[in-house]
Amino acid sequence: MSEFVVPEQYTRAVNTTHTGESFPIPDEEKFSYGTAGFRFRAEKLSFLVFRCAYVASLRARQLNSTIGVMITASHNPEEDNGVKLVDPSGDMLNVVWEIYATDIVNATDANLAAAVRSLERQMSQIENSFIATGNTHNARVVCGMDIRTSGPHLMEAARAGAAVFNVNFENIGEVSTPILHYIVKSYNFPQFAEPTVQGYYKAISDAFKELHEITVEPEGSSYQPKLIVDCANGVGAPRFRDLLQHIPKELLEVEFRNESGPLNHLCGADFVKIAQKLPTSFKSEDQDPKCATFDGDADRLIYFRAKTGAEPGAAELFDGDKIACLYAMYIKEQLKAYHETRPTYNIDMGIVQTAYANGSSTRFIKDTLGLKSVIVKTGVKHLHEEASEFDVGIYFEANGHGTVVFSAHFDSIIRRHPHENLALRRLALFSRVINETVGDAFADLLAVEIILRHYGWSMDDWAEKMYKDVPNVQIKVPVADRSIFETTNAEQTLVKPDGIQKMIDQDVAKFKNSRAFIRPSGTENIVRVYAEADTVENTQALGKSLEQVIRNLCIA
Ligand code: 16G
Ligand code: ZN
Repeated sequence: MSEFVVPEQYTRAVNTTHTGESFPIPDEEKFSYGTAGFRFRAEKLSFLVFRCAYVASLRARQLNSTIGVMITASHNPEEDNGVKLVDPSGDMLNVVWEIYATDIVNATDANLAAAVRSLERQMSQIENSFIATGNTHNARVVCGMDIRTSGPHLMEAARAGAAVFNVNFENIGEVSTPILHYIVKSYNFPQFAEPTVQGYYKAISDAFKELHEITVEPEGSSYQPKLIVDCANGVGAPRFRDLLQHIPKELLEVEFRNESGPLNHLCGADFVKIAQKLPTSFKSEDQDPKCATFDGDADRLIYFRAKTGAEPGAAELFDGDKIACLYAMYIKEQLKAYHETRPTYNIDMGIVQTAYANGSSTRFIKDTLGLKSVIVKTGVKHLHEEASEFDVGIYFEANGHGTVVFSAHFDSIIRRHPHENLALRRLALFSRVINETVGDAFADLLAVEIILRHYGWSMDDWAEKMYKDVPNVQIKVPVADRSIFETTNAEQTLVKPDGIQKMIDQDVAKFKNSRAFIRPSGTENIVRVYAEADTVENTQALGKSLEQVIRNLCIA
């Protein structure tokens, strides 16, 4: 085994930032993988990205395949950055490897070589491991970044980390997180698409154009192929512009806003969702008919428009729940048509949400669509895993992150025989517009547009023909130590601190049609309060009183 050598600027003791300054990391400071990878102030990350890329290269050698490294802090401010790893299937990193990555990242400089040797030894003892056979020539680390100023420096740290044991390294530049996921999958499954950014554009836009061709607007349609997109001043702006080069304007015309200001500042999907406000540069009086917003790395999508009869700047949201219901309606209709012609092969479908799903959406799924919604813990990996239990698994977080996953059974019946009837063709093409590896703002937007066109819907129609959100509020409460909060029941019940759930239940019982929960954030040192009730005033009152429960507890 060769020596594990760390260039000085990537040691904890030196840790050089993108401005060339040294920002040493004390041995006591601990880092955890979190809901979606490591995410911190950018100056803490050079050593961390170096080590993560080494872990990625080890995983790539173990499986003799391509692993992804994405340098992004999603909807966080510009000063932050982060890193997440992508498995060969294009999905999130295997959880056991999250633990390996955390151990390696938290080793002191003095212990690092020993920690690396021990992990390498463990891998070489695994039966069928390519490391054991020495056959690792397909091992590759593909790395992408969003548009933060710290990105290029961290990219070099990743290159150096992958170089330790000479694993192929490819810098694919500034991409959205979903593009990176898609390329990783394409490397490992070449039949999927060409493993390049252009390959991604081509695959998604070709499927969109083909599906568009067989999607006929009904008579009296109010659909408009036009919208305004808030790009959160993130990587979504340049990359979505590139993707749209492949789609004629008559099919979809997009006006871009928030392309080059401060990243995620007063704009983007997270801001719009939590504040329920229009992003900066959108005004109520513009009367914009249809708008959508991405987050900083374009893995979230929310539609919105100015809210009428509310204070200026208020936004009406068509969030992840509304998008999930739209997909479910369309797919259910196609599956019904398919089952009428071929009743023998059953294709099942399910919807996965989190506790943040608006109560009205869950009722709509159950009562109107006659489907079941499974509620799981926050974080895409939990939703993705549960959705994979179905032939067609739709999952969405209310915050706009979601996609659809399709089983091997779906693949063999639908994707391989798309020409038998129209419903089959639609399903097959829809499954190719969608980026099944992860929530993808671009692919999701194209899928939404196809369905609105199919039904001939305007935003008014979408608002009226599904369900009306119950008033809801989200409040962030900063706390010194969020680890004292422990939840169960898909994060809807607090089991620790003792007695707190009883106080929540008492508050909830004071309001009509109410529902609420408190959970510690997995990404920030805060506790989140979520509340629903019959009116806006009651919702706010409930939210405030729950906020007070936490404040009292943390002061006491
Ligand atoms: C991350 C997760 C998102 C989740 C959010 C919750 C991924 C790719 N992203 O952004 O799914 O909703 O964290 O944050 O998994 P919280 O734990 O702070 O509420
Ligand atoms: Zn994101």
